[in-house]
Amino acid sequence: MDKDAKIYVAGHRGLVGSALVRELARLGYGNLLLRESRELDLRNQADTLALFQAERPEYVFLAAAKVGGIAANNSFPADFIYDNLMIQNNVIHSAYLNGVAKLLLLGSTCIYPRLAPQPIREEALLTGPLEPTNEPYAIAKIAGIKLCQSYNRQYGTRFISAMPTNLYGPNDNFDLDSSHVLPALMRKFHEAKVSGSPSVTVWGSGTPYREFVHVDDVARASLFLMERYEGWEPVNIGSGQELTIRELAEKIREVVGFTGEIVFDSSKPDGTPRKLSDVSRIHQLGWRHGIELMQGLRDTYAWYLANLC
Ligand code: GFB
Repeated sequence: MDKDAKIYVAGHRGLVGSALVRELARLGYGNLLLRESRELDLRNQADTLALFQAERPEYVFLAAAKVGGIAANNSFPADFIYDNLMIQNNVIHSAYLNGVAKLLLLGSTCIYPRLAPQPIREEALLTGPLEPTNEPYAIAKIAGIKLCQSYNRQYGTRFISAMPTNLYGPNDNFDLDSSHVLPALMRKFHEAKVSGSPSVTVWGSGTPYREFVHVDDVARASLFLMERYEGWEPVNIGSGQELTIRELAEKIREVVGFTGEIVFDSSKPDGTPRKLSDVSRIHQLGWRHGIELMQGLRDTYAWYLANLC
């Protein structure tokens, strides 16, 4: 990408999109096309097409999505499938109609079967049933991958896709009802410390394994793939390291400096038992993550204290 190329970051106010904008700015890309969702509803076909016709972006990072943690996915399945399908249909089709040079779709490793062999290779896609708590979201993201591949096959476009594992970092959603586990626990431990509570409640059994990758690593990997990857298959982005939710809770307790107990609420769902991505494809391409979990937790807690307290 030339430094003056027009680059559309769809979803630039979100966790991934805002990290992409920081990274693009740091590297000197000065011609970014950005629209907030209140200015442009990407679920609207005519409005989305009008933006592409008027602005003619050369590159598109498709980071706009309806996202959330296990409770949000479970409670609002219609929103998760409808919003994501509409956004992807509109952006990908408009990109094709308006000659976008290259597009990167961001998805999630929840597209893979619930009981896929671990670590999960990209080839596991569509080999088994999905995790029920996020099936509608996963189906939408799988449709996004297939849209990219189909347009490449029929129209010769260069639309690629990347599947980050559970991510976290600055600008994450810390709302306890809709967030992912990491920001939720950071907030719960912080508020318990401040209020002097004796314990913090963690959902589920604490036994599921999850892998986390810092969003700044995801932004760097996304740029790397935009520059270097031409394959049609999705590429996993992860750290390749997993831990249990209990271990995660203990690490966050330490970072926040809470000294009380951790209590598990088994009435809440565990979700998929294990979800470790195989990152050999992106390693072979020449990229690996740079931010280890403890460092990322400390940085994210500092951001939380500075911005949300
Ligand atoms: O991060 P999370 O909401 O989503 O939950 P998933 C991960 C695990 O943490 C589950 C447990 O076992 C939760 O029960 N957990 C413990 C908590 N305490 C909490 C809490 O206070 N809040 C939350 N949210 N979880 C999502 C998918 O799955 O991951 C999406 O629903 C997407 O589609 C995303 O793929 C990356 O890892 O289970």
